[in-house]
Amino acid sequence: MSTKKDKFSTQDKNFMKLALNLANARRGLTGNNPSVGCVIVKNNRIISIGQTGYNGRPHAEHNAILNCSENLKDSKMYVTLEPCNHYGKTPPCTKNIIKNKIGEVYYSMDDIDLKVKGKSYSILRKNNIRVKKGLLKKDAENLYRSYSFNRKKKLPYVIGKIAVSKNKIIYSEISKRITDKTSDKLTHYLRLKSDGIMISGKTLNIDNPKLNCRLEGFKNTIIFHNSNDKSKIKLLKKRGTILIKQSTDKYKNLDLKKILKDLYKMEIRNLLVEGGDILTKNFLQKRLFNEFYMFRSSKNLSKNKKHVNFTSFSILNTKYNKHKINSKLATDKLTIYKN
Ligand code: AOF
Ligand code: ZN
Repeated sequence: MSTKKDKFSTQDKNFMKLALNLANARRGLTGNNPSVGCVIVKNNRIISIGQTGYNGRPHAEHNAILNCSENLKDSKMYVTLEPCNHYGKTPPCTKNIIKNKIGEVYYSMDDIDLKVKGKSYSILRKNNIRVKKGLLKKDAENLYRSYSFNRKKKLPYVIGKIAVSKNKIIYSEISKRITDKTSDKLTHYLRLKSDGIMISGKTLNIDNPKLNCRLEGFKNTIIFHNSNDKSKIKLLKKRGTILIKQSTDKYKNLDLKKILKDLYKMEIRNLLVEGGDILTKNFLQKRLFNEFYMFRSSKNLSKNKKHVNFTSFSILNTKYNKHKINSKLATDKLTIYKN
């Protein structure tokens, strides 16, 4: 039921919820384009749905229109983001909407992209299409948090992840497994929703991790380095590795912000950092994680042989204490810290 305060009906909200779910399902899989969901309704019946294509195109509205086998005249479109109105890699969605005589358009949020922002409203209105915006806006803002961050900062949205044993170590030469299967599934999900995974050279040499996520992708290896070892560089290049040389600071650390800027230019929008202790600490100290996932196992790992301690607890407790969410995952505990 609509109230005076709220210009949207429960039905409107339900259709938009579906559109948001469609967008969320493909979040992280649409390359440099935001993931959008679209639902088309006629006489209170859903006649088509659409999502942004993998890697970003076609757009959700285009897919929903294309998927529809009924006449779209006087239908209502629910779309999570303001439809585009520009010729980019695809023609304007507003044009498609007008051409198909869609009667009403509801969208949740203005597009932050300046090519698009705020213009579609008047274009559609001029063509006698009723437009309402702001439906479930808070949910859309949440969904597009990483997209907005990308566009504003020209940086990837960065999620950090670490697995720590009960006795606070992240690596033991004797027993390598730390967390249980449920946590590993969530890690696979985080990988799936990322365009790239960052590890340190140290982790690469010690663990040689698979970093798989049961899905195709992650084919390119990029190494940021400060090495002059010509034969090693030649060998890596021969294997197809992309090598980017950068200067280091007095502690021999590479400039992480510069690396992130470079990765953004290489179309990385969502980055997962599965660092060891040092890389994680550097990210935390510079506040470069948008979110940080800490999985704590309930078992101790052996400290008898070579092992690595996690040394960022005090940083987390002082700098990240305000926004954290605790949950239980089978026998593990998960804390998500938000910046
Ligand atoms: C939409 N529907 O599903 C998405 C939109 O280069 P193009 O033509 O693909 O346009 C890219 C811009 O379109 C992108 O920057 C963002 O503003 C918007 N994304 N728009 O109407 C969609 N993904
Ligand atoms: Zn579009």
